[in-house]
Amino acid sequence: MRSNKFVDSWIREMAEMTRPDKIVWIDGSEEQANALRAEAVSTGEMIKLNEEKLPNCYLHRTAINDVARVEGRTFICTPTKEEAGNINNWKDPKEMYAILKRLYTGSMKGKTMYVIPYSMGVVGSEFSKIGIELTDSIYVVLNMLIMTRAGAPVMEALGDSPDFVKGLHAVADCDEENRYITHFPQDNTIMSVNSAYGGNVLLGKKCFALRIASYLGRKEGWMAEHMLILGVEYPNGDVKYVTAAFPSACGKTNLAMLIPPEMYRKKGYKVWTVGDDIAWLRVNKKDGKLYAMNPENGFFGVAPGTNSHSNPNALATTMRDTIFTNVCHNLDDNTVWWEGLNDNPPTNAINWKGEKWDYRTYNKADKVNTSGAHPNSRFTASAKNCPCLSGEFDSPTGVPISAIIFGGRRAKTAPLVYQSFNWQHGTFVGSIMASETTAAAAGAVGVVRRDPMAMRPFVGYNMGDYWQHWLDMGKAIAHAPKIFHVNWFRTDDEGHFIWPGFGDNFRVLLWILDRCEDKVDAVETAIGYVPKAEDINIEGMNDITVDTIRDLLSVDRGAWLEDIGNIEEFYAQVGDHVPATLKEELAALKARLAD
Ligand code: GTP
Ligand code: SPV
Ligand code: MN
Repeated sequence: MRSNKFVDSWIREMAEMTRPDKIVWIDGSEEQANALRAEAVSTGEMIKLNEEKLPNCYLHRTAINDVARVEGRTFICTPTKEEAGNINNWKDPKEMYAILKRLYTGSMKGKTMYVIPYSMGVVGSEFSKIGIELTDSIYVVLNMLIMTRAGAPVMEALGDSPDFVKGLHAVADCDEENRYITHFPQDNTIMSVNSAYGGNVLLGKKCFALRIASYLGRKEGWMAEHMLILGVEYPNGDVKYVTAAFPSACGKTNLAMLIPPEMYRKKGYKVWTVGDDIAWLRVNKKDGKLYAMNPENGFFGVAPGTNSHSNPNALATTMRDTIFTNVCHNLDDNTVWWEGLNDNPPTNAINWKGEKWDYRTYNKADKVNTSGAHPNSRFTASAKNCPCLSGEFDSPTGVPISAIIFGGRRAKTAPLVYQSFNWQHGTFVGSIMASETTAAAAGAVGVVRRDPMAMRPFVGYNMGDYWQHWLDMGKAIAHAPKIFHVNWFRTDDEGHFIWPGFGDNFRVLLWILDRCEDKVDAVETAIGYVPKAEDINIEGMNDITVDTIRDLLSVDRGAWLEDIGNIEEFYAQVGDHVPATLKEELAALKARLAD
């Protein structure tokens, strides 16, 4: 493999500290990946699943205390606290490097250090960025081989350049008290220790492609966002693209792989997946539009709830070459199962904790302890295996975006869909996003919290400056996308979801795209433009009437006014860096609601 003196000297320094027995470069070859899989199976780190039913698929269980991102232990280490802002955890870089040095010292003794050169985005494209992850976990290597473009071609693309993101990961003792997921934006460096789970350790994903990239994006005039990217193909062959930012475990993978309702399929409508989690967005100088590309190469998707009705494309994607993490193991046929896959839980099964599991003990009120699969169990699957993968997936520049959609889990306040008045107001709508917390991060589930642009855990600098960057980007895009907000999760008095969601969300997408082309009217309300109920097509839907839609679209002024207080508190918490224009938008919303 081509060597690079900057990479070499950094590896030397990290190896002197962690002291691995050997260092192995990941070249991206199938032979090497196969050897690593065999090794992981021989040590029990991974379980090889039924080759006939799930070819080249594996099961892995992480430690019971290590099953989700840990926001409380995630740090942005900028020289000043002000740069990181009040929403991020901050520590002085010198202090954090000292803490980490203690934890890393000797942590790889008796182990192998793997060197993974990887590219976020197509290898060699001017919009892609290169990272090197050093890790002592084969599980991480095999995940990175699916999630990124990794191996020797990346070193060729890097050439003699010092421009790469350094990432050091050590499982160490997997001690939660000493778990740190740390970012040093000024040093292009990520250091993660004492975890072996997903977003904490696959450093190309949230750490690089969102936290470090958002910092770089602000400096370089582009955006890194927690967004899916999809294309809607019309019967005439036109394809229109949208991005959508929903918080973790709030429906990005599902929307990105949506299958339109039958009546639309018959007419020739299709949905194509470009990305399901992260979008890098840039202004195209030639046509003045905003383009989005997916820097990842696979899906690290939520398993529970995925089934042949909700998301057949995801299920098909995971039928081969997939790593399942913390799902339930069906011992009868050596396959996997999770809550919501079907109504036939295995009777001879091992749960996500690695214990014998009796499905009859399942108790919805205590999911984590009684379910077969952890609520945040995941599949890691290659994009190439996705039946609805967009032909533009490997496009180095990405696809032109017509609409940006924000959304979250709100039992009441937020209507099914509304449109912002303009980019500035749309930025405001993103800044006041809120959602019920999910199992994707450690901590309480189901608590409403503000999660601006679905980026609360992922902005690598001051949240107020991030909002200002959104406002600045709006001015730089001649033909800016229109900005919308959706909520698939309104509930009735018994707590049931009113809107069926999944494939039927296509009906809302069509209204959004019609709005982008001025093909349909809307009603102006205090919060934005809301559809006329009869403009959401309900043909072919059971149990949904125009009145249901009217109800889903209603704006409860009382509930919104109550929310305003919470937004004001949140803005105060973000502090001095909140742009004045957003404070004006907030005051204007309050006035319109009181009107
Ligand atoms: P991250 O990978 O954590 O960023 O999550 P994500 O936004 O990709 O979430 P995902 O699509 O995996 O959905 C998470 C959960 O929400 C799954 O259990 C889904 O079944 C459920 N879900 C997704 N879309 C809908 C919907 O339209 N309606 C309802 N009721 N549930 C949905
Ligand atoms: C999320 O939590 O938003 C994820 C999963 O997409 S993780 O990679 O663990 O961050
Ligand atoms: Mn995510």
